[in-house]
Amino acid sequence: MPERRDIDAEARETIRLNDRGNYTVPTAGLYPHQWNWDSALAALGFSTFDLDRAWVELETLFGGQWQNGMVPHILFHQQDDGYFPGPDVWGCSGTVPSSGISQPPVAATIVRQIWNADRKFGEERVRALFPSLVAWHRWFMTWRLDREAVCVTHPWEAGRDNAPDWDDALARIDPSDVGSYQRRDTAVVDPEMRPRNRDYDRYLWLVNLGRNNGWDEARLRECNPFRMADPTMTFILLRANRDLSAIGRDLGLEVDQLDNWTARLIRGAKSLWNPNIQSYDARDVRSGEWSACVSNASFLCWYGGLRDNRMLRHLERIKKSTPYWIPSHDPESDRFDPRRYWRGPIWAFMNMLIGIGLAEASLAREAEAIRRVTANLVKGSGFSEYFNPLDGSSAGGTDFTWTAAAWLAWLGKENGKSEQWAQFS
Ligand code: 9WN
Repeated sequence: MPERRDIDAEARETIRLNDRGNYTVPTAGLYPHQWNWDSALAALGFSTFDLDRAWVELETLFGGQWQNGMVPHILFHQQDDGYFPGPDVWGCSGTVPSSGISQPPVAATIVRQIWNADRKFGEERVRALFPSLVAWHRWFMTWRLDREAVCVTHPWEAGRDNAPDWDDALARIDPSDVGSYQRRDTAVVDPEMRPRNRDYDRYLWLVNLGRNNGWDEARLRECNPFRMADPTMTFILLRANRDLSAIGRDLGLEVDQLDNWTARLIRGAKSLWNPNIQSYDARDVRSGEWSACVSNASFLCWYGGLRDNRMLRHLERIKKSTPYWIPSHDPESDRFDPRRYWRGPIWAFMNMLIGIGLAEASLAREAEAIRRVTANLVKGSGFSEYFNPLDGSSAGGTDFTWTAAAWLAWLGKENGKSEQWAQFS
């Protein structure tokens, strides 16, 4: 008789494989450092089998927090020439060598989940992290709002690097003075699955701009041509801020300011509704134009706490047009590319966030359908970085931490167990 696969054990093994002691890499080789939202998801994965290690992951992440409250999108704990651009290109001066931009702040939501797993065990740890989380949220509220929606200043900051959402804004940048550089990613992954060189030129141009301005937010707010109000950031910060307020209340702390931020972020989230395409969308702050993109981030509205069923129409439409879902970009758009990173492929952890939101919005049937389709992708193609929505094949890097974490925390739970997150909100 064939041996029964224990996917939970495989997922734990994958996370252990990427464990570097006090932080976890997204996957060895392609991403040899600590990435912000990957790390928070790693902590969520750890929390299902090693609670202490889960807290350590977050403590290491916040160990790299800047004085102004920003938590960098990459912490370079050690030298590794396998990734470009490294710390010398970023030119940052924090206590831990780092990038100069942030990433979607899923951490507070995950801290709340981990604390709930064992309140007594986590009490001291959560108390110690709370002020750092508030400082990070304050940084977003101070520097990154447009009509109360949260802006990104680099495509890497949104975590959806080459999404078509940014095409028009990037096209306005002339990167001819960017100089020569050597990409490392395309040596590890099929270039057809990665951003194009013309995107990389602009990513690097924006890094040079930040470095030349000393990563000074006030200066960059004036001179950075790339400033996009982003559904990923907005829905995720909105959710995280509510969770942070709930943590504070339970700790007996003052949360009025957090609640005030939540109210503002709700207005910001609503401002991302593009009536022309009847969807949540990214908005270019510099030009005032919409991106006109239905992305997987558009479906984070429920995760953000909006009870808005207008997005269900897109969900049903997209489910009919690809065998696997939810693709990162609308399959009916001419910019859809099923293999190229954030221009089409499915990201399992994004599906988890969307599914959690659906479950909390009492859309249990839709939540369970997403859980099942994503779990089948993982069963068939492993803990891949992303998946082709047309044939379900594996794409990008393999043995991915956040895909394994999403399996342990949500995807691998049979019908009904995902309710745990619903009660949690
Ligand atoms: C740049 C690590 C990161 C994720 C991002 C994803 C990708 C990096 C890259 O990998 O971005 O930050 O070099 O491609 O887009 O969301 O955090 O997994």
